[in-house]
Amino acid sequence: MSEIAADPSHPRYQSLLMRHRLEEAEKKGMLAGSALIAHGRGEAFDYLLGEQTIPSAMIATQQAVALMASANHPIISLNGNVVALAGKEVLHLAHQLKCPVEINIFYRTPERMEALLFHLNEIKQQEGLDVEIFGAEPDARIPGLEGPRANCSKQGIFESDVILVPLEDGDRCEALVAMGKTVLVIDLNPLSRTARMASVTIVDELTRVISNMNRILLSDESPQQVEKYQNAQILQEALAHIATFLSPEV
Ligand code: PTJ
Repeated sequence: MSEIAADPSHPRYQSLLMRHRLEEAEKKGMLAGSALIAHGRGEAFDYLLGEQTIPSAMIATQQAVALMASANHPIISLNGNVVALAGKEVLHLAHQLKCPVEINIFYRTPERMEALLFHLNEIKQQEGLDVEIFGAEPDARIPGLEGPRANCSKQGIFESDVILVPLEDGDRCEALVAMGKTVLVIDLNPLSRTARMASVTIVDELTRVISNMNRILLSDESPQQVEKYQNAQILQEALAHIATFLSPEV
């Protein structure tokens, strides 16, 4: 790690650490060619949010945790960026929720699948976590999608009722909603098709969300659904926050 990225007192420490994690994952063959572009877009939106968890994102996070905790077949879908940025923390989340994860990547190649599975199994072993990892042998397809990105596991994503899909693409989000699933997404861009299609949209940075979720589950109180939750209002509040950021009072 570069000297700056290793120094937690550096003002850009978190951002540098995330970039470092992506660089390392790239060397291990885990990432899609466009992974860094996707991350850059996320960084730009995070800047507009003030690199913080805004109140509406916290409400969406609480709703998502409550829905996962009360689901019959919850699952967390993982792609290259998510494994690179928060592989360990996501496996802890799955362990706490007692739910499986599935590697379900947009740009699917056998080499990437192998690298991602190897990385996650290594973390699972090191951390002593009890989490089932699907994705190695897809045996079902998400209806309405073409090509390898439709592949999934019958016992995993296909049969899930509530699915957490951080950094999902719009098509797949739409296809999962069309299957009747409750789809929970994490996306820093409140204008993306994914953000607008999902049942619950957490407009916040992935690693902050996962650590908030783990914290909620570690607290003594059992997660409760938010009364009269309205996802459109959550998106509106994120946009309003950005608008305030763009026109600060001087
Ligand atoms: O590993 P694969 O093959 O499944 O590919 C993964 C990527 C992310 C490359 C692929 O899904 C992709 O191209 O995604 P998009 O369509 O660029 O969308 C990524 C969305 O995630 C954008 O709206 C970004 O703003 C958002 N985003 C990026 N980084 C973060 C993020 N949201 C939250 N936290 C982040 N760290």
